[in-house]
Amino acid sequence: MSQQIHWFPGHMKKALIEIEKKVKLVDCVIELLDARIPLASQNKTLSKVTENKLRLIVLTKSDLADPEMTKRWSEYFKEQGFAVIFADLNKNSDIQNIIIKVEKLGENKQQKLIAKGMKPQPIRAMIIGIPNVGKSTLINKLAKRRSASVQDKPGHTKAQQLIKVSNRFELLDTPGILQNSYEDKQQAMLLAISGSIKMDILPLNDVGSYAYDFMHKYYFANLVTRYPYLEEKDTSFDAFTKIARSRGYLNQGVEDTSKAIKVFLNEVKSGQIGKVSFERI
Ligand SMILES: Nc1nc2c(ncn2[C@@H]2O[C@H](COP(=O)(O)OP(=O)(O)OP(=O)(O)O)[C@@H](O)[C@H]2O)c(=O)[nH]1
Ligand SMILES: [Mg+2]
Repeated sequence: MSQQIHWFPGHMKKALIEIEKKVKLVDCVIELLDARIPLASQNKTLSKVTENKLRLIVLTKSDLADPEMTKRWSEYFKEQGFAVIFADLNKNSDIQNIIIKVEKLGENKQQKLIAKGMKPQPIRAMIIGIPNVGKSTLINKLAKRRSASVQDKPGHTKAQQLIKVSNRFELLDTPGILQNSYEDKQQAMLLAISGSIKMDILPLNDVGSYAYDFMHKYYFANLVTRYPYLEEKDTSFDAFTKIARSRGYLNQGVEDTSKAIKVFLNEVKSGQIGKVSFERI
């Protein structure tokens, strides 16, 4: 468990420079965090380079997360002074709530302009987040609200694509993406379980038993609902053997536990074993 996983290849450095440039064009960043792992899915470098901007934290995939934990995480970020909202990005009412929140963050800018006798300008925002957290989904939903929405506006260095979400809210159409560099294996594990990094970066057995042990500790009732033959005393190895047997994953008559682990992790990730948060507060 002491082995460190550092991964910051050249294209990541390029991405960071690109983001630093883009951040200069906006008033506000919409930082997407996975509601199931709000800390592990936060890229510290991204947060740092955008720290001087207005910020809305969106806890995405809240439909897959433990509602009680999501509520507590929202409080946690609020206490730190951030505007925060949780959302199922596939739900229109949640998209509408995000728009309202961003417009609210822009009110100050508009008041200032009006006070100076100038025309109020829309708040300009950009979306940031690690891979798979929902950036494209959110951009597409925000863009879809207006068909004639995409326009070219001159930016500092080149024309930036801006999506007009409303008269008070414009969105940069390309998100800032940075893969995390993993300080510890646990963080990498959580990102693998939730789908932000490829499973095969880590030993399958480790990810499988981590996920199982966690579910066993905090969501045992969910496990039994999905796999009624599981017992309290089952270790992860017992469990994966039983799952393989029950589903008929056999390799020359022997239980194929690797297959069972993959299927199990997939079911965890997609919410088939219930609403689960892998970071608790
Ligand atoms: N259940 C659920 N799924 C979501 C939500 N938001 C996004 N997804 C799904 O998560 C997956 C990744 O979403 P994307 O929008 O492609 O994520 P992204 O941040 O653009 O990912 P990259 O382009 O790889 O950086 C897709 O399968 C989405 O349908 C959500 O709120 N709830
Ligand atoms: Mg994307």
